[in-house]
Amino acid sequence: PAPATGTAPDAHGRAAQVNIARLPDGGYQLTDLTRPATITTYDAAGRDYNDINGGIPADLPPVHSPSPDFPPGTGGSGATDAHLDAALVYDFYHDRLGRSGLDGKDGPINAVVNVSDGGAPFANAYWDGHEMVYGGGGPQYYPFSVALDVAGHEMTHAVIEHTANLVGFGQAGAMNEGLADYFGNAIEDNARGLSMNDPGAALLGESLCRTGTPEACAQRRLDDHRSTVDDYLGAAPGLDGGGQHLNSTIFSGALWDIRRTLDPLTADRLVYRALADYLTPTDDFVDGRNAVLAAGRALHLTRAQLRTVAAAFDAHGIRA
Ligand code: ASN
Ligand code: ZN
Repeated sequence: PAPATGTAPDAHGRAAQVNIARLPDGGYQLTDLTRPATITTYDAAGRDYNDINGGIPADLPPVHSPSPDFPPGTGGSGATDAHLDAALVYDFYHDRLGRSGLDGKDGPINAVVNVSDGGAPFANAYWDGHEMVYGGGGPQYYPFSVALDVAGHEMTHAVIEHTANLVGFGQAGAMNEGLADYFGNAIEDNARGLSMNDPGAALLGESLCRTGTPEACAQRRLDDHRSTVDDYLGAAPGLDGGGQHLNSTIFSGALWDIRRTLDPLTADRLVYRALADYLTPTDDFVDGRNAVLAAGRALHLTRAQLRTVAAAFDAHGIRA
């Protein structure tokens, strides 16, 4: 295949420029060959998400088109958005943080859009250990790839798996989710030019609702200053990984405060350094605090900046 450019409608019907590949048979597919990692997007066309887990099924080809101008259905499935999102997430990690792709080795990056839950609408997305899997949304939600912060969240799970490898349970699981939310929002805000004061800056998934306000639609918000360890919910084991999504804002809230009080670039480098070099799989919140402070010393933050970082964790009840 050879690199080419074309157009494809996104989920809102807007024409977008896309990086694609020209195939030997003269057709085109949604494969972006312009970056060190190859990015390919697949359309499950409503297949059950259980058909996808653990690798792209052999009978599922990449999204293809006879012409470089992809047909309208490409947008409705969420494929165009997923394809654009993956490139933006790649660029954030590469250009801002010096990372070579999700696995650190520029391995292929694949996404499957438009999965269902046994034929019913699937309003979620996840990283399955091999690829991003996006639900088609439904009557209330757009396809989940519409939200760049959601794409950033899921792709950050891949980065975490290849770095700290935090387990999906308890406080380590809450940090795993909190880091995915932190970078998901950071990636969206950076790519879209949103300031930290923008109403959507700290909201995760606020752009997914077909109806309803961004606040009502958002799955989580990182600027909820009431979220401290006093709010820790001891969810039943087996349910939501011991509360990993419920408790994530305790940790991500501290990280988001750091991003607001330092500056976004310094904070992103700091949090990434903690993730890549200091956090380990079964760490708890206090280990997480210590990892971020150790990263700050390694990055030569000033004493005043380190005090700001410590104060953010203090404010969320994560004390040394
Ligand atoms: N969107 C969720 C996540 O990535 C899906 C899940 O695992 N419950 O955390
Ligand atoms: Zn997650």
